[in-house]
Amino acid sequence: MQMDRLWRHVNLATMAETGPFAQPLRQGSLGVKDGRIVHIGPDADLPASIKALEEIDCEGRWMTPGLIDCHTHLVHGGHRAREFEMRLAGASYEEIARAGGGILSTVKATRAASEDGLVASALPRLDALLAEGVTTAEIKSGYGLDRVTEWNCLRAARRLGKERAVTIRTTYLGAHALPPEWRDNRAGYVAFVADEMLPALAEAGLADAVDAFCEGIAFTPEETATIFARARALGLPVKLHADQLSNLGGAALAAAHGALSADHCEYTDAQGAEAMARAGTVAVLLPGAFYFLRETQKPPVEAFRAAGTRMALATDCNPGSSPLTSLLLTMNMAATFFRMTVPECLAGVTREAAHALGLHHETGTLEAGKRADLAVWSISDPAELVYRIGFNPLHQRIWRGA
Ligand code: DI6
Ligand code: FE
Repeated sequence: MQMDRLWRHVNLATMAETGPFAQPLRQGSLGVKDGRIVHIGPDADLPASIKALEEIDCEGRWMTPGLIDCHTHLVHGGHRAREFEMRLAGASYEEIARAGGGILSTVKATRAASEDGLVASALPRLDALLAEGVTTAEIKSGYGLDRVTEWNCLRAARRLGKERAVTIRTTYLGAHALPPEWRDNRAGYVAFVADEMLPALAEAGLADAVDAFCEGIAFTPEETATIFARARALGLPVKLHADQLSNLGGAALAAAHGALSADHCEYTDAQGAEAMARAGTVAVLLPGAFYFLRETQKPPVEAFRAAGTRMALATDCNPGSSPLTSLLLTMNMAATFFRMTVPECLAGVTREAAHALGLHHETGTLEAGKRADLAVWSISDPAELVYRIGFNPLHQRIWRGA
């Protein structure tokens, strides 16, 4: 068979759940044709019939699937470094939010930005992710809240996927915060999101999924359910910011709507974990937000393990609670704070993150037929990717075979 590219003398952490190479394959080879993986096997048994236009000798390096950041708010105006200083002086995240700071200050900055400006300010953050081997990223709206700015943000996110060699999935997060102009009409805003924005965005094909922030400082489970029902009726998959600061039953609510994921999950209980496992809803854990807000309530990793809930990891890159653009550091935090194992961390930024985006048939593992989204690392043990802090051993990033 004639391939486009063949990587040889490479150790493959395939992250496959089943099959002959579910365990790492040392001294393997991986071949790619038309942007897809077409061959995986031990390098020593490489069939003589295999030919490639280009052969790459990896000299014993490790290859993983390209990393997937399945929860980001990469597109937004401004930053909140001042608010960070206020928190250092004693103010809490919730106090700042209730005083009109927090999310709403970023809403102001995002509304003041142009679509071009949003693309320009997000690009360096995206580049930081790519520099660590990311080949797929999810980007949420939710800092515009009005019609025009939400469209600008989602269009900016789509444009980022054209500016760089990366797969971008967009998520409409209209129910992120109650915008100031709707302060006295919560029901009106929820109806605007459900009845005006959702159908228009579905029609335009601008949102790949719909998210909501279900929390005391944000939207109630009932409001969330209204938005989810409409999204589902329009054929849009849903995700939820669930149980981050309190247990409102968000995980179970997400599961009841067949959500792709419930994210944060610090306060999720065992029933929530079980409901998620039954529904196939992934728990997306966000240790960057846990760290930055100095939370003490940890997500129920043991309960997720016991229930068989999938666990993914993401940066939650956002200006207020997680100004983080490193999935490598995210893995280290998940191991250090949440006691996740190295295989759980690696799966969390590859296979499980693909599940959280509904892309698991396309990417997230090294298996024949999947897209050739790959990362080659100058390491001698995959645990190094989780263990080191602030060190980037990426050697090569390949998106769709190139
Ligand atoms: N949960 C979070 O942690 C972020 N959004 C959300 O729904 C924080 C957003 C912000 O503070 O700007
Ligand atoms: Fe978030």
